[in-house]
Amino acid sequence: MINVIGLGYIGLPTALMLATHGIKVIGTDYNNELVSELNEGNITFSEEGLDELLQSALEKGIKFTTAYQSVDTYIISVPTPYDKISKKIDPSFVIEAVKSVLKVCNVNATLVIESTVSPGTIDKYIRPIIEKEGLVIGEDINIVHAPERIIPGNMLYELINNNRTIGADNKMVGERIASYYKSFCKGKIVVTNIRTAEMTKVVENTFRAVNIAFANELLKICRVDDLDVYEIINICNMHPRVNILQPGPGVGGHCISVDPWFLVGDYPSTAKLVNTSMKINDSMPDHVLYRIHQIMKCNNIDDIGRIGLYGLTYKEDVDDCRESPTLQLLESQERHLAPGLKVFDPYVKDDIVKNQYHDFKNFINDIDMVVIMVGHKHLLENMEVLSNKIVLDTRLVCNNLNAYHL
Ligand code: SAJ
Repeated sequence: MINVIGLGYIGLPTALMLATHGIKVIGTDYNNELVSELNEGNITFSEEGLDELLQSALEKGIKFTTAYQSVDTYIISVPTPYDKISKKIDPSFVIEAVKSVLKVCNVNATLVIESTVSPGTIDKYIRPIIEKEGLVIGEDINIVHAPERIIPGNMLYELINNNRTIGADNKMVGERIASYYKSFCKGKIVVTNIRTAEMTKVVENTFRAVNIAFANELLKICRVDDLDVYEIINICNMHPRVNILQPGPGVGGHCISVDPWFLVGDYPSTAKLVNTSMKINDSMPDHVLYRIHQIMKCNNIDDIGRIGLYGLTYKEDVDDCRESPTLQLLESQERHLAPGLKVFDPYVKDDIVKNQYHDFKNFINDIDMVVIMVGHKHLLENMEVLSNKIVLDTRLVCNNLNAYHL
């Protein structure tokens, strides 16, 4: 029996996948409402195939609760935010989860930490908590780090097909945990030590952040001389050893825009490229504002209230708004331009910002210029409504030949 702690974007799909592959699973989360929804068969965020997977897992007997269980194996998948000033990890959720597990776990239990943590977190914060309880790691209890690698928008496919890394003090314990993941994972599972596993996860996301920053910087360079950055990237990418990512309105989500800061926070005098890259990505929402301002001037628009931002989520076809470029832009807009931009996102049902619309037609009717912040499928299917609008396309998804770009 496995007790999965934290039923968010990673814990829930992992729990469901294990439960549908012959493993007894109980999911625990401190959010009572979320637990009831799941027990009633309602998914708590949108992801292709998740609904069907929840129904099959319920049929196989998965249960959700707010209580920690007395079992031999725990998978801890709780958030790991970072402190915006020191850039260091805030490990409080993982620490709380471990403390709660220690109160109930069986002797010789294994704690698998799936949450992304900054390199060294387990040595610095988790081992001391366990040792303080008088437990000997490796004898009374085992620790494993099994960072997840799945991408929102294609989570279930990637859960099954991605390779994985498992870090453990003891190879046999690592292999035992690998066998649970092998119940559904067709990818290769490498077993290494905990420090290495921690580092690989953060490095993977940093690699992507730095590459996106390069594309974003290129975009700004090309803007100076009015060159088409997208054509330039396409041609460069025809070279067999060049693969530049897509520039855009900024980098959001809880991973690429967060994890690289751990390296900056812990290695401030060495992680210089990472630091600069993160700053470039963070500057992109302001670059969008600068372009909005330029395009307003060219088209004699003086009312910011006639401009609409399409998309509030951090990327296409997900409902996750954490650290999204649109939210960053709106925050910045409050400081620079008069507030009043209108906003619409088909995936965001709650009111989370000012001037937010829930009806697409009303949104389109009330604006003269649309800024495409996210290329949701919904927009691609409704492109014709943009034909008589001024368009700033930050994602290169619009077929309107007169669209402006970043
Ligand atoms: N973005 C760009 N240009 C690109 C690609 C992405 O501007 O060429 C932007 C997106 O629009 C978004 C942000 O970057 O705002 C991040 O999106 P993403 O699709 O690159 O990544 P995430 O954050 O959804 O998921 C990442 C993945 N990591 C890598 O690809 C190395 C995923 O595999 C990880 O499991 C996940 O982080 C995580 O949980 O750590």
